[in-house]
Amino acid sequence: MTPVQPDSIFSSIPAIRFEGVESDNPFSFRYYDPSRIVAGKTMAEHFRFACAYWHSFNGNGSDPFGGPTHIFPWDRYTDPLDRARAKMDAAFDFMTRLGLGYYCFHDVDVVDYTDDVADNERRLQAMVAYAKQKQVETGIMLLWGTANLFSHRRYMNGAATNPDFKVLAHGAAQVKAALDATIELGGAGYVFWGGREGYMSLLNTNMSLEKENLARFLHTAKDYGRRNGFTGTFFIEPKPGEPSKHQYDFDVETVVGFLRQYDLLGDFKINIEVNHATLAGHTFTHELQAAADAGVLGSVDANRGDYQNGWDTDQFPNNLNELTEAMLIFLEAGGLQGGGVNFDAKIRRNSTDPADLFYAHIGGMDAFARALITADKILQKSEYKKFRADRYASYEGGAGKDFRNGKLTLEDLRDLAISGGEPEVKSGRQEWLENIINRYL
Ligand code: XUL
Ligand code: CO
Repeated sequence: MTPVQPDSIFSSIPAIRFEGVESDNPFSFRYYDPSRIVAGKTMAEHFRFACAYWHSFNGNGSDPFGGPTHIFPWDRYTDPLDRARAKMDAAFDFMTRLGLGYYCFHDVDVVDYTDDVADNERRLQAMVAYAKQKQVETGIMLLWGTANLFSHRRYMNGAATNPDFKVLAHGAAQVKAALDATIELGGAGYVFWGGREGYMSLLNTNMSLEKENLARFLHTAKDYGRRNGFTGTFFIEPKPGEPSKHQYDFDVETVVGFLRQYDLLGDFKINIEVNHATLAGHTFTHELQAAADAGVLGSVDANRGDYQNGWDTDQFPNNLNELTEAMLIFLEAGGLQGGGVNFDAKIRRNSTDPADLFYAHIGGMDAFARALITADKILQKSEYKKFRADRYASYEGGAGKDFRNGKLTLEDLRDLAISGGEPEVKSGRQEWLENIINRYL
């Protein structure tokens, strides 16, 4: 990949390369070496790192207390397609310099939408043609596409779960166009994140009808995609709330139950976002393990929250302990099914240099890479796996195995309690396990 935009806002930034741990160059990777093989796959194959169009090229640093601090040169264009093309030039230039192989977008990130459905379709199609060319020139690919069904005021009560069918139809029109775009661009996946698919108050909500409609909407979209050549993976991205008070796709186990109930498990996997996990009162690892156990560990939205805040701060990931524990599950599960690691993260309001976007992604990619290397060493060299297996050895033979196979009655268990005597107390050795992580970091 060679830089495509020598005169862009990123023109002062060199191409980022792997230089190893001895490097002092802040514009280099110290751990992420795309071609290095870890546990049988290259790092590039394991991660499929992606850039989130919305945070990096639309998020302008504004917050509820103040306007934009990130001033984008493409905003000087008044024509929406000129603006969209200039923004896309910058996006592909950024990804090329960084060596990032994938990107993700919402429809409205790529080009501004109005209230005219047919015109929005034309705008998106024009940008798809432009993006297709850029993909060919740079080798960068689409990890997943999605439709923004939460920002327009018509979606204030949800899209697929809106009490008004007319709003649902508008949501469907947007999904159709975004799916067409994803198919045309060879996207590996398509994401549904239902930020407003929930409620603000149960006083005005028919929860069972809303959930049924959500399931019917997903079936309808899935059938359209499959009929029109989409062979990739559909993903649901759970989050417990924000912007709604309660979101139906609360967490992984809630979504697995929903997919099973409505017969969607065959086509849908889960996109797990770190900060959404913590908002649901879980750890990132809890969500990864729950998805892996259900066979739906599909993709990751990488970021982190803030210990002092209770909202979705979408900071770049840098917690090595948390990521190493995550990579243990990732490796033992055999990686992600159909997805990749998308940085759903934004630089801070006061990070105003073009270089800051590079530092943020470099830090995140290096943190994941270092965690992967560490987790692999733990699995290969430490007693971590053996200790966990030994802890459950009593279920691998004898009466424990009979129990698992449904061969024992409650009376049998009672008799075994007497014949076996008082069980020996066995340590779970949590601190010893935690020390293993620090030892191999
Ligand atoms: C919001 C969020 C979304 C989804 C895509 O919290 O994570 O950006 O990833 O709609
Ligand atoms: Co996300």
